[in-house]
Amino acid sequence: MEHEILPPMIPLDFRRYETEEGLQRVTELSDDLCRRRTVRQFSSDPVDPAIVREILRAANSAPSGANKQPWTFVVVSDPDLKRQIREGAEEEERKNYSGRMSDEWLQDLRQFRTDANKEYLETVPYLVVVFAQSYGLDQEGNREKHYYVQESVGIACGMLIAAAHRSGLATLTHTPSPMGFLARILDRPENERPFLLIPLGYPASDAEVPDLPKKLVDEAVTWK
Ligand code: IYR
Repeated sequence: MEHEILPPMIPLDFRRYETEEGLQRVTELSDDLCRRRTVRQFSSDPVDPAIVREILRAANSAPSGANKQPWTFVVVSDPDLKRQIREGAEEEERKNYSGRMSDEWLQDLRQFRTDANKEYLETVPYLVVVFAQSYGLDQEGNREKHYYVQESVGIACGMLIAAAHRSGLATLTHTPSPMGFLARILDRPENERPFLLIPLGYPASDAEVPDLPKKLVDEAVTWK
């Protein structure tokens, strides 16, 4: 390529810690993340939008294929949109619970006491709807390639729920599939596919979660 202009290389901004301090720092983070639970009962207490923005700043910093950042976070607080999203989700979930999910699937879900009623979608102050951009699309309609879209958006969502937890907010990773209704209600462009619906708020004061075992780290890890 002639006259190719590349961004300059700059020194890495990185903090390296002594082993002891590094271990202490990661243990604090792990202890905190291990306390995270998916919540299905939310308070209507308001959340400062500055906290939401900081959470999304963390998510938006995620690594992505060729740094294309193939995501859009739609932050919904409008009551009418939340109602429409609840109605759309409940319509799909009714079909899921009454026929689309297999008996094995329904049995696997019994411990969560879930059903097609998704009242929390209206109670919670914010719904963050994450869209994956299958390809890039600029104002003039020009397309650009995106790479490893599912992996990239999945990583960003992991960072989002970790940041939300650290801020003291609860999340639910909800996939009311099929999720096409979200693109319609939120009027998204053709290059965006709904990826995850994340209610974001404080838990209800009487929120409960199932007492579930998680596998031990040593069951999940093989060292070679
Ligand atoms: N989407 C449904 C069912 C559901 C599916 C899985 I996999 C879960 O881990 C939990 C629920 C619902 O939200 O009720």
